[in-house]
Amino acid sequence: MLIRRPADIRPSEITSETNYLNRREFIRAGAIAGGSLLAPAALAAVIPEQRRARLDGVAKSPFSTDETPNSYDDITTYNNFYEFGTGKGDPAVYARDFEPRPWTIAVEGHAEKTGIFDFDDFMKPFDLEERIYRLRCVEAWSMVIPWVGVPLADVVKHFLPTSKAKYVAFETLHDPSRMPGQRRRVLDWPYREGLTIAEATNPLTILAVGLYGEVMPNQNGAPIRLVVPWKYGFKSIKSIVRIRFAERRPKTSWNMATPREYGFYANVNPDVDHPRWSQARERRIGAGLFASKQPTLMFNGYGEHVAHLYKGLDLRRNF
Ligand SMILES: Nc1nc2c(c(=O)[nH]1)N[C@H]1C(S)=C(S)[C@@H](COP(=O)(O)O)O[C@H]1N2
Ligand SMILES: [Mo]
Repeated sequence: MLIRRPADIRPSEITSETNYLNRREFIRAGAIAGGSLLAPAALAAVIPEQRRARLDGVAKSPFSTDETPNSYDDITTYNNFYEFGTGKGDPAVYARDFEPRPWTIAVEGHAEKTGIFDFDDFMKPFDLEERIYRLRCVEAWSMVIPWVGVPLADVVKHFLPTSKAKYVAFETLHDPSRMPGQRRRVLDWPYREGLTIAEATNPLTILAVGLYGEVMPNQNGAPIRLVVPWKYGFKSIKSIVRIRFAERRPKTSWNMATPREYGFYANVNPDVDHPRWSQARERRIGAGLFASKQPTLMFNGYGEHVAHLYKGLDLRRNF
């Protein structure tokens, strides 16, 4: 695994990372001294605030692909995050000073447990896993990314949705003072996405809080974003502040912007072209300018886990 200290890390950050480690040791020592039977899982999902800080207690997952991951540089310099500009290189530059703390997540709608949760409290009940997944953008490029996250199914279960909850809707932070791209109306802010409850509870769907074993870089959606590996990247909404259990299908940003081009389902489907270009092949970022494109797989190769979710649905019409 690739671990590097960036040159720009401030001494103050290093100090607070040390404090963080001390706090963890303190918790462990306390647990042992108290004779408590705290399982390691009870200490999981503590997410440090510092940039590039390591995440503790990350389990490996059998759902990971064995394809070679893209480099940390590829993953953090070629991004789509319109809140920080529309160019692929913009998020790395314009999200540099973004502070993803303090951060709260509002959980609302048809569930027994709702409320506004501080990010740290929100994360505490869940166990972290590494999931090496392909991200396939509808712009016909792909990457392999070693995400760290928690199964969304665990999160959904934790909040006890009622039988009225047929969908899960997500929203990104809306704050033009912190997200300069929101000063232009390139999208109807805030960025919105949604899943059916079956998609949200499929074991492949995760809420990611990091990559390469470290906290989530700002440009990839700090502090927490969705990753749905069998769907086009635009479903994987970044920097989430609101999760709503809904009875009706929620509005989603790209579908609102250009419904002819982007559907609600947005399953990776090489047989349904984007109206302006083919979806049959994809360019693997980092493979080099002269590398040939590779064929795109139905459901991004995850069909055995998800094809059953769409039985009886015409995926040419429900794109
Ligand atoms: N809030 C928000 N989430 C977003 C986007 C965005 O512009 N804003 N872009 C989406 C698109 S189109 C893609 S391909 C992925 C890119 O994720 P990455 O930059 O981590 O590779 O994020 C998705 N999530
Ligand atoms: Mo995308």
